[in-house]
Amino acid sequence: MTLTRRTLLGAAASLLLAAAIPAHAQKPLTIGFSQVGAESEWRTANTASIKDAARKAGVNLKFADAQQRQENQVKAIRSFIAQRVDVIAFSPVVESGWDTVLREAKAARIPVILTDRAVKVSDPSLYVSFIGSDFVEEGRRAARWLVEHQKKNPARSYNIVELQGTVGSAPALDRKAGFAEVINGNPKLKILRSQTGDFTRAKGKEVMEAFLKSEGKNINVLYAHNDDMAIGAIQAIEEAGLKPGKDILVVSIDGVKGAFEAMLQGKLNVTVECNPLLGPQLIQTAQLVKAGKPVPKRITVNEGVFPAEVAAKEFPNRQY
Ligand code: GYE
Repeated sequence: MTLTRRTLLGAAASLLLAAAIPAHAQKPLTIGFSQVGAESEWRTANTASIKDAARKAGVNLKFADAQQRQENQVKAIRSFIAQRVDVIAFSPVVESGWDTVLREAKAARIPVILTDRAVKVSDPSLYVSFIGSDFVEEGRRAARWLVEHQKKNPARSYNIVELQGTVGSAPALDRKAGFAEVINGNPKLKILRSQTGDFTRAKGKEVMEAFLKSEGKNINVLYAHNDDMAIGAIQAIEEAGLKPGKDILVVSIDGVKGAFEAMLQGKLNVTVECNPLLGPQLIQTAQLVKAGKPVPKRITVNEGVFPAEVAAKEFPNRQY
């Protein structure tokens, strides 16, 4: 047997062997995942979904919680590079400032997948795929509900206060822009005040208290970039002796169980869905990337809008 033939046969045999090795005996895929934090009900559901999908797929998940700080995410990504994980995934707390660390990942030939939030980078090849919602559209949907509500009460004008998400984050920037796009030029809808509540209940409550102090009964609508801030603000409205959902309409985004409970109590008027259950798609995309298969650059999520009238019917179907 010539050397070449033997080598070829050897190669064929090892290929056959590899094919015969059951999936669970092959080296498991290792994913380093840097999560934003634990700021909201949405985030808790998102983390659970990712951990659960990884466990079910036999993926070795290295999970790091950044406590809402970009510097912690940069550190986590650098440590994933040092550990030579197969794929890095992260949900970027803010949009900007990622070029350097993502170039380091690219130089180390470790593919990066973004989940949930987008980044602004000079070179789009710094990540392979972005899986997440269309936040601008969510903002538009929230505003469209309000436009429709106003049309049913044509004699009325509405003064709005806005609770923004984390400063510089994709969902805060986009939900603000989408909402503004729809109400701009509408003489019946006016934003009185707009400030960040950092996507948390505590901050939502605190900032709503300040809004109520300065604007008092001028406020007709609260638009919150997430349900948690809305729920915090609902408390502030009640403590000020007003009725949330009636004296002040409450419009928010996410569609978590807490929002459905508030709708059932008549305290929240509408929530625009933002699906946090991204785990299965993330793991599947990472597996494809690792196998050298092409993946879409942008993967979006299908979502609905839930006004209070449908809350009772929908509540039993909610998974988060
Ligand atoms: O809406 C909010 C969370 O990035 C879509 O982050 C996510 C947002 C979500 O804290 O509740």
